Amino acid sequence: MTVNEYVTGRLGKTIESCSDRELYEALLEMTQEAAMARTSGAGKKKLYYISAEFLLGKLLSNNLINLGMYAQVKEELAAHGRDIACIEEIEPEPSLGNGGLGRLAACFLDSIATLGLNGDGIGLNYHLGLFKQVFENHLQRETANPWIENISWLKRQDKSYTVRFGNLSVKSCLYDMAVTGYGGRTNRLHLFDLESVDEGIVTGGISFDKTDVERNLTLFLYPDDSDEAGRLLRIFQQYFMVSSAAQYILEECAEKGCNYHDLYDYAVIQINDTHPAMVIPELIRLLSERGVEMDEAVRIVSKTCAYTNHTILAEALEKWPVRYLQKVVPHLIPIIEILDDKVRRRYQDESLAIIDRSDRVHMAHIAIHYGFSVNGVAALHTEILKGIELHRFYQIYPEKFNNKTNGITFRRWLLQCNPLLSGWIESKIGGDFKKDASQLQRLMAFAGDAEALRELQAIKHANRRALKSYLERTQGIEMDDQSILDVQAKRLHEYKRQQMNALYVIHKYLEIRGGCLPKRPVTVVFGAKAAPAYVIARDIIHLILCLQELVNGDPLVSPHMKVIMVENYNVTLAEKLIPACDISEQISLASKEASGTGNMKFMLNGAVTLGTMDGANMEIAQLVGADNIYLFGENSSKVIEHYEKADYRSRSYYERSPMVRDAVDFIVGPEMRKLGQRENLERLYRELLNKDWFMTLLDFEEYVRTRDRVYADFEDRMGWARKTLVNISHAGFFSSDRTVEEYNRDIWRLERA
Ligand code: 26V
Repeated sequence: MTVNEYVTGRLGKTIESCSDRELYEALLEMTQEAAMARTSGAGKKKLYYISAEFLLGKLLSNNLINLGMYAQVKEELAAHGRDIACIEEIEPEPSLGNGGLGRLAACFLDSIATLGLNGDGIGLNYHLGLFKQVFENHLQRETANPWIENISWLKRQDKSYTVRFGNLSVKSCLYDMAVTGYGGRTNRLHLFDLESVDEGIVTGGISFDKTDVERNLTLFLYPDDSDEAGRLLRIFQQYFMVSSAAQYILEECAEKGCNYHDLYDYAVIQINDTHPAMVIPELIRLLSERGVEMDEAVRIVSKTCAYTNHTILAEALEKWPVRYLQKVVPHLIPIIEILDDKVRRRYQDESLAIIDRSDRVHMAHIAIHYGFSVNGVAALHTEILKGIELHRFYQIYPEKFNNKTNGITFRRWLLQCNPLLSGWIESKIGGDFKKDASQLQRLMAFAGDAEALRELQAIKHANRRALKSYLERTQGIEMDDQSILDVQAKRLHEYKRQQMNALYVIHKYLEIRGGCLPKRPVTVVFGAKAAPAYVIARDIIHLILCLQELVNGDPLVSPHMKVIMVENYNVTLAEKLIPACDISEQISLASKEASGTGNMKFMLNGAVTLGTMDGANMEIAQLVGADNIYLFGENSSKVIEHYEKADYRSRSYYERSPMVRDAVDFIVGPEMRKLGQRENLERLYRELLNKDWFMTLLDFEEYVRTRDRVYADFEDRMGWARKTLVNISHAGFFSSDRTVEEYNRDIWRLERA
């Protein structure tokens, strides 16, 4: 059916007479019907990917591409004088995720469906998702981010479950979204919700009564957990998610003939970080309720569940006080005690316990003891897990540990977000790379082809122009499309060291003021949200916003350097920023960034990485070779040694180096004082001097030297274009199709439909 036939049938109008919104809604429904109509073989065994986050991004174009309808629809609209880009903009972005972990889950859903695997996602339907970020007085303010409209991708299902908490019982209801594979099958994302949730209880930004569970349960992703009520709410959410999931899974498997003793022949459950780890005791509880004897239930569940670790940061490895669980899910406590007891009997090792001496339940430990697989998300990360963080577990369960280096879906991160580049690639090597990313290597044949390299540069330039007009139109930001675009876009966290990038900006500012001018202007772009309760992260945003005003407003400096901090960085913005970027900042403290996936997206779109020896940067370096990536900084072994010896003193780096001192002092100097809040700036300054837990000053000087070298090399335009090409050519390894194939080969073992 054509779009015109569809809107005529539905609205009695022609394309010309429809508003953009009417066209959007019609296209959504048309696409949804096409997606649901694709038959998907049921298969005996099914993967359930449970995750607190699915950072999907807009779905219309993605679904049209995956269903093979995009070109046709675009042309038909154009023939009627309509631009598909204007219609895409109507769609609100579902804000069901925070960062890499949620975006990874979304990429995986795409690849699972593309590869024809029988696997669904399970999560929560947060009405307001992650907050929307606005800047005011150089500070981040959070506002609610409603994204569910009357006509949306969510389809209410005829299923509901009772979820019992300590003090109340609630009814969970189910919404499904179609997950389209690229020429593959249609799977589903199941999002559980609570009918009594009430958006009306939100006041002034994102405040609400955290104790009013019946009305707040599925309002926000990551409610502020700086107080006890917030932490309890997190547990309410997690249990609501996994209890609904477990009931759904058991019901579906039973319908297919499962007798519960053979559950692992019907289901494999991937636990995405520790947030869904309570699914293990919950499944054991439900199996016992259904007549399975306890030891047997433990054995069955252990053969069904697999765990992915996404971080070694202690604060992100959840440990819930027994007292909290007692309040929220008292009926899980006896089961968790049995699980702890089994471990204690078998190993007599406190470090392996589920319930520690301070009465805290280690969620990761549950998942490791009572799951059959533990994976890290990049080679280095998995090695650190095996050798250090989870070393004792590795000693007792070596066979459980495996690496699955992350990946990204090329449908969204190349075909959709960079049509110019993907068209160019197709003109050089044909279209096979769309299904088989390893084909990109064939582009290396053009590494010495000056004409091809110039075309590549022209594409980058066109994408920069597109970004410039997008930022002007949507954020009122002026961008210089002739400058180098140097981008750091990711969650704000001290370990990612946006503060180090900001210190570089200060350093350059001082140099330019001192008369040392760069050869070519540069635009330093930041995109980042800070967790609402993360004080220092908010201070770093404050610093960057003050620098933006200072630098851009200085007539001496701004012709040479500009700073842009985009507001409300999200998937939609990433899709505009990444294709335009020249330099990809991946500067985490070595050992701390488990993998990173932004690094892969930038590389695929022809940016060159300036990064530390961390996460997947290491694998990028191996693929492209030392000439095509800029690595700097202390390596992970050295960093880990600093932590072990507790011998890092930021102050000594400050005292030793005038360059470090000038940059750090500037934070509380007169220029910044005029623009910023004293309290925020001084707190950040003190943090850097007295603590600097993520060792910013350790790597600062080498960072400055390396970044200056990057800018110098950029002047060899052909040499740079070649680096760009080498990066694109070697990005195939980072297709999430490869990652998912490996998960399936080693962990899920699903048959192909
Ligand atoms: C999340 C949060 C959220 C609230 C504020 C504090 C905080 C601290 C750490 C985290 C990390 C949660 C786990 C996570 O998102 N890990 C990311 O997973 C990506 C996909 O595997 C990976 O590429 C990133 O390196 C890793 O940080």
